[in-house]
Amino acid sequence: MKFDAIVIREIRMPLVRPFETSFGVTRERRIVLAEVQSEGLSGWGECTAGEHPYFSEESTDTAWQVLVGELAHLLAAEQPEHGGDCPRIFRRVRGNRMAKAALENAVWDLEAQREGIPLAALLGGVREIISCGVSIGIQESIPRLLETIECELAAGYQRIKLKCKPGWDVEVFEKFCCRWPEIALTCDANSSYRLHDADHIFSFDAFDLGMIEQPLWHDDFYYHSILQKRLETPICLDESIHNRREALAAIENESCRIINIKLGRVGGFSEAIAVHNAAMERGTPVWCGGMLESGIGRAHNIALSSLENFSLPGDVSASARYWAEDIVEPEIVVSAKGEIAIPDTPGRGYEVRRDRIERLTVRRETIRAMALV
Ligand code: OSB
Ligand code: MG
Repeated sequence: MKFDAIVIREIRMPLVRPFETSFGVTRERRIVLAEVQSEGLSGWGECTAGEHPYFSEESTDTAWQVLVGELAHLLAAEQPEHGGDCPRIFRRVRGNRMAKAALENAVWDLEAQREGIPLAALLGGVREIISCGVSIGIQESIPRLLETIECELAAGYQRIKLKCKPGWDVEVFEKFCCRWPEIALTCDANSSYRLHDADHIFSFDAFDLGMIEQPLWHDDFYYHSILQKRLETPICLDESIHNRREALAAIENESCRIINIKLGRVGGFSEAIAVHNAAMERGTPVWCGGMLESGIGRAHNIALSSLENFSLPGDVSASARYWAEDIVEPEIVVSAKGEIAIPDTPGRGYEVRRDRIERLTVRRETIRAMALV
């Protein structure tokens, strides 16, 4: 494809309510967007790096540096035909997967538009509708949490995931199970437990949770496998899995029985599909995680979730849970049954609101292909 320009920008978007995990509170997102312009079309990608390097080593600022200083130039020099060519083009840059994903996903988005097919179809998706869950952050009190859950259930979401940490776990699960015994519940520890908490974690088995996500270290397989062998509740790995090889290692060692796939964490659509396929071949279900994305990243999560083995509800939910005004049109909405319909229009299926993006932009760099070849 002939690229006319690659635009990297940072936008700032305040969340409608703060989101608290075991590693901190997020009030405003600083999101890096990548736009690949070609013959009147624009492919867009979102970098899911956090404001601080707390979830992974990347942050908004490291991703900016790598995108503007390295990746955009590598891409401009090659002008590939397919999103799937990007991993090879970016290979000499180690790691920095969230930065890579922003550009790679923009190329897939552009490719789908050029082909005139939905992004989900280009990825090999088979679902027309996806099931949605919500991830609920740590709240200031249990009554406040129960109110929040009540609202999300009234909106139709199919499963509730509660962020947990030592001191915010069994008491919370107990309250939930008492009040909503029929509703699917999972939890996400974001690495907040250690091996000496093992007996405490075994007590979670009483609550019939769908899974416990990333209980131990962010970079561990071995101790998760020791834990999983004695735990009835399935472990789901998030932070630990960066590629297909790690997914295979985790499955073969029984470090987990479920995998959360995040586009940014694995470096883009190519690797996300590879992880999905490897898990499917071994009978391990996957679901699509979220990173407090704007509508662009959210649209990409929706397309990814159309693949066959995304058999559990994802953390893919409505724009309005995060933003007063999203940057796509229509905004992402979830039906009363807790579902999102996969768009059937070319590309990502949600138009970018360029006027809003311009207003939110705090810095921008344009890399012009011709100047570089
Ligand atoms: O671990 O899944 C996670 C948000 C930021 C960083 C890590 C995680 C999350 C979420 C939010 O759980 C999911 C969402 O609603 O986007
Ligand atoms: Mg997680």
